[in-house]
Amino acid sequence: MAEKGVKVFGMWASPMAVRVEWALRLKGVEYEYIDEDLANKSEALLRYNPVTKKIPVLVHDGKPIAESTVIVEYIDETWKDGYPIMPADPYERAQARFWARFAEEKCNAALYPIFATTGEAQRKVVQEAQQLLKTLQTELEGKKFFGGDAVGYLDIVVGWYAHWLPVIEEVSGASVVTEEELPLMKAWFDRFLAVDVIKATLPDRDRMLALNKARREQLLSA
Ligand SMILES: N[C@@H](CCC(=O)N[C@@H](CS)C(=O)NCC(=O)O)C(=O)O
Repeated sequence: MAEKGVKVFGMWASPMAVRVEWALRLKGVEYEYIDEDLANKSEALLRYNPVTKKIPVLVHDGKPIAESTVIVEYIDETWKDGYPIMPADPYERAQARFWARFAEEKCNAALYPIFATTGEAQRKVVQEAQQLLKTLQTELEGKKFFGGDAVGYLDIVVGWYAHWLPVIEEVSGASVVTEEELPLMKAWFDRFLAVDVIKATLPDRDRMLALNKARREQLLSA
């Protein structure tokens, strides 16, 4: 008999895997969570995602799907009568996908180097990241969430900023999302993290601090 149910292969500190858990929880879908050791990936993960070998992977009734944003869209389409993640209007849906890609390709790429730099080099990358986040922030004008009155697709895609960025800031000594530079984004951090489903699925901050301190030391000494 074919395997039934929903499984998520993730890693506790992964900002990409948490998107999948948020989407499933918003829909009220029960799932089994499997925490991977990324330095020693399980045979099951390699079998389900032989192409990129990355987490997250969603396995639904035995069928695997990789890539977090693809998975979130799959969840929305599969449990379509539940909580709406994508906007109902095709134009709004296209906009949400556009901004999600902007965040993935531009903002994330600008944020990662902050972690691996110091001094003047870091100040420069922080400024570049802030410019991109200011552009993204325009999508919050006049709204509570990127999705409007409630958490939607873009909130799920960029939601990791709210919990992960303050940890990166603390570890690297940089200030990125400040009241002065990015007031709408900062207020959205607080609103997003106050949503029950979101706050119920966040990695422990102290554990993240320890992991990221070790990673930064490794990067700076390389
Ligand atoms: N674009 C992918 C990125 C996934 C990704 O980078 N996953 C990382 C953890 S956050 C991973 O599996 N790293 C292990 C590896 O690259 O071998 C997605 O959104 O799902």
